[in-house]
Amino acid sequence: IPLLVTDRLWAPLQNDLDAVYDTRILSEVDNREAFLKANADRYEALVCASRTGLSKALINALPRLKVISNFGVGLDTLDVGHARRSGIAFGYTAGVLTDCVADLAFGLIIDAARRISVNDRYVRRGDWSIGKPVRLSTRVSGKNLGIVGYGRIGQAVAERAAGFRMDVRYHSHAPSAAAPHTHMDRLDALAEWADFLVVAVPGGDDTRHLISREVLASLGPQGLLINISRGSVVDEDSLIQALQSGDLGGAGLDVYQHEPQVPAALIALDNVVLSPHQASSTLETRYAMAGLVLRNLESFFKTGSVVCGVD
Ligand code: 8YV
Repeated sequence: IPLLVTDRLWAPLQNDLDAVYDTRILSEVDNREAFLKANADRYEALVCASRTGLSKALINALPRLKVISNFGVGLDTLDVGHARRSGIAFGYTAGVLTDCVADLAFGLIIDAARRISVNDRYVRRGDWSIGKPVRLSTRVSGKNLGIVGYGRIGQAVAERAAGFRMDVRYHSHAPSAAAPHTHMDRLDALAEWADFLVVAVPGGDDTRHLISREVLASLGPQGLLINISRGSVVDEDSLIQALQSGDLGGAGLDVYQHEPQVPAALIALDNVVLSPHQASSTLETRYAMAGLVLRNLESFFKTGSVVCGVD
């Protein structure tokens, strides 16, 4: 079966796909226009990734496309609505990465609060051995944890907070009546209340710069912002200003506005922990994601529907 892949994937997944399908990697063909002109009507199946996305134009260029299987859960780089309106089945890797993303959110909370990375640099620089003073860090247990977005990942972050005896509240466009945590209608009020604010909403137009200058000001000089969702959700310029001026206590970031570029101003700051978009990147989760990409395709060809689609 011919399978078009937008960009080269993680090697074990790419190899598995190559073994089962007649794959072509679009970003590696010599002349994309000419290739599509000659081959577009061969492809009923396509694999893409959240990180690199999928344009509406490419969907439109493939007249016989019936199924898309995406590596990743983020949909901000893909026009799923357009695919569905065009009658194309869409599968992605929701669920299998939830735990690891929530784990990293907690890792960033602890690192930013307890200064793990800053202190690691202090030790490596030799500052400890010459008796340079260490700054005291911030307690994690028992603090107020605000979660922005209460989907799979937001809820998994909330679950972990129980072990730290944190008080958890959340802000979401769809408050859940069954939720064991308190919903707050106003994001600025949640930020004001929270010691740590974790961003776990999807990216895209609806959430662009949701974490505004005002929200950061409400979080305040003792507050920490943690972002494991998308860089677009945070007004990065305002974040940098707030971190520089001390109007915000600190941040732990896994995502940025223009990845893989991280602003020099952020790199220069010690009150921010910088992670290179690694929340789902454990070996175990990568294998689980790869398995789901394969199963979504396999299931579509057997039954006409994917196993993990968007609700
Ligand atoms: C990936 C992600 O690292 O799933 C997502 O949306 O951001 C991460 O899991 C990557 O984007 C996969 O393509």
